[in-house]
Amino acid sequence: MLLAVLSCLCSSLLVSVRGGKLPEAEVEIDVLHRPFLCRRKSKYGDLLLVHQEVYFENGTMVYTSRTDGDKHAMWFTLGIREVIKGWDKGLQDMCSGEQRKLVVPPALAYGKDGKGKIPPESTLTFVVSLLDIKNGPRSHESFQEMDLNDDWRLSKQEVKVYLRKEFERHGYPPNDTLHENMMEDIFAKEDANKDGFISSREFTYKHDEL
Ligand SMILES: *[C@@H]1O[C@H](CO)[C@@H](O)[C@H](O)[C@H]1NC(C)=O
Ligand SMILES: *[C@@H]1O[C@H](CO)[C@@H](O)[C@H](O)[C@H]1NC(C)=O
Ligand SMILES: [Ca+2]
Ligand SMILES: [Ca+2]
Repeated sequence: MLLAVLSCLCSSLLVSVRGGKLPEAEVEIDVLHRPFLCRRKSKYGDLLLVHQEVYFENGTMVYTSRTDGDKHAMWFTLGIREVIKGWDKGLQDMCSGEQRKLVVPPALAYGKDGKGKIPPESTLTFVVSLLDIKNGPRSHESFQEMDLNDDWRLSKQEVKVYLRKEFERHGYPPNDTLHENMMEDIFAKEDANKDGFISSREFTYKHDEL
């Protein structure tokens, strides 16, 4: 009973805090094709290779990446605002080989400014084909590889060990002075709460949450 009253109170509080604001913009997702085999699904931090076609609301095509064969297929990292918000939201849990149609409202695309051929306040439709998924620099796999003692945070030592390994893997001689400087630089940028460790959250979500 008490719980019910509390949750009722909370939801009415939420409503009043939100005031008259519009409901949050959503991406409409339509799966056009899903492959029979799906070994891995896309998630935040992954690198995705995609083809895209973009349409205005009236059906006119704005852009296609397929005009020059496969030349313009594009790699990007999911979930770090490298692309429009509508993509970061709409291309999660997607299989390699899957094709989706996304209808993206302006707030999650190019907003009130528009961009190039795209006028302000445009709702855009994207047909996106996912060709390949790789571990991004910010994937959980990369994090786990760096987190040597499995405590879900990266110490300065773990980051230095990783830098040394990366240098060796690319054929460069290790250089402790350089690794020390790089490590300090990385911590200055990534250790948001300055506790001397990079948590998995600090690592994976580089920018504001979506
Ligand atoms: C469709 O919409 C776009 C953007 O608003 C506009 O530039 C284009 O001329 C329109 N095409 C047609 C056929 O109405
Ligand atoms: C190591 O890195 C430091 C700092 O970048 C540089 O000044 C130094 O020359 C490097 N040492 C070697 C042996 O490459
Ligand atoms: Ca650790
Ligand atoms: Ca931290």
